[in-house]
Amino acid sequence: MAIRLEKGQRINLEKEGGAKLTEFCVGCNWGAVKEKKLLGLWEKTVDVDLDLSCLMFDADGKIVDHIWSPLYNMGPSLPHGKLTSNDGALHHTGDDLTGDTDGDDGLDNEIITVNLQKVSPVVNSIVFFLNIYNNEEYSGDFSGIPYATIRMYEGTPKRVKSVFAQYDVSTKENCAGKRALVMGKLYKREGEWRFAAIGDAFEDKVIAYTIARVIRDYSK
Ligand SMILES: [Ca+2]
Ligand SMILES: [Ca+2]
Repeated sequence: MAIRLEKGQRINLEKEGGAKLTEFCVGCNWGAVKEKKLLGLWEKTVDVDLDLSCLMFDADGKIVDHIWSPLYNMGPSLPHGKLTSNDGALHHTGDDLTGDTDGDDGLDNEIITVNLQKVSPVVNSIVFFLNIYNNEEYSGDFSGIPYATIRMYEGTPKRVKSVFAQYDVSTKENCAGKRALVMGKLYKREGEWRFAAIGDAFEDKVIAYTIARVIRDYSK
């Protein structure tokens, strides 16, 4: 049974039977918005661009590495986006710009695959966050996005074998009216990786605000 994560919950990465979860996917599934037009006679599909990203920190809270969409070019103050961590342990499947346009396909639209055994020993925490890209298509918040969900599961980006934990974004009250979510963090304690569901949501219109926030408030 998958754990339904609640804000502030901390879990160890132990599966039923006691084995440790070391290779898994952190994925986000969501749908494009269907808008009813002409008294409901006609439906318009509105693309929704969610972006799943992460930042890696050392034990002192200093940035070691990052993953966010290469389509982000935020000038000289922030590094360019990239899909693979320097140690090769984490890999992002790529920027999805629309969400599911033909209904829920059961697969996550953006996924970061994680292999904890390959994570650089310098990395002490990995913070995952989610943004709604600010474009003309969709100006709404998380509550308007169909079945927006973040989950940790074993399998591959194309096949979900076993869901370990899940966090429902579109139905969480504290996500209503918000466009950024500091979802949670993997962190190392006494050599063991654990996971804390943070679940703090913000109105950040641009990802740079969220990146600054994560560095300032969630790096330790
Ligand atoms: Ca995206
Ligand atoms: Ca999907």
